[in-house]
Amino acid sequence: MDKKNRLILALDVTDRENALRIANEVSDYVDSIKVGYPLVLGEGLGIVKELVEIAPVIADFKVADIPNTDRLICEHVFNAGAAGIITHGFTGRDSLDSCVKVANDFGTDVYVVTEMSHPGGVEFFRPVAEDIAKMAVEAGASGVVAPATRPERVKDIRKIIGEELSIISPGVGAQGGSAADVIRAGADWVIVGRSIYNSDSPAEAAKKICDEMNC
Ligand code: 3DU
Repeated sequence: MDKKNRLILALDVTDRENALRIANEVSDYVDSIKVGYPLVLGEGLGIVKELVEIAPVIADFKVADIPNTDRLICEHVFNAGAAGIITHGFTGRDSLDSCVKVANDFGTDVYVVTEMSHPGGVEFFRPVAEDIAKMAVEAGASGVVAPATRPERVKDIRKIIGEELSIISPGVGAQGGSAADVIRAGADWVIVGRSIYNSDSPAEAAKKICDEMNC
């Protein structure tokens, strides 16, 4: 992913018309568009094929299954044109290896969730976040997902993964995190949804976040 704007749009609207309108409006300000269950369950995987005409797409399916099922999910997602996929890591090394292998075959990226950004994200993830980050490095993932709501954790995770892997960071705006703070803590990109797509002017909202990060 080109690091131009440091901003990834989380496009969690559920219908095609709004999705394409918002994606087009913000395309100058985002390096990638993240789609997940809300939009794909609403419109089908075909929406990915349309969005990749506007910006590279990361599929946030938080893949968390046995290696064979993970492989099948990744193949569908990359055949639809996605440039990256978000997976969980708690399912273990063999499951993650399966995703990385498919991504390598397609020349695409795997991002592994280390610790989630919502309050409940500390309950089970906190004790294993560092181990998951280490595994992401060992498995050859492209990057990890770490919480913008806790910049200090982004710092901790950056120390573990070094400079080669990317950190993409959700939790800015609606969840309370600051884009500038989490970039300073070591994130490469922020992921922002509601603060942009619920705004009367998604483009202005996206530009404002870019300006905060000096990009
Ligand atoms: O809170 P927002 O509306 O800016 O959206 C954040 C997006 O990032 C949303 O798609 C959510 O599913 C995703 N995400 C997290 O918020 C937290 C995580 O730890 C991982 C993904």
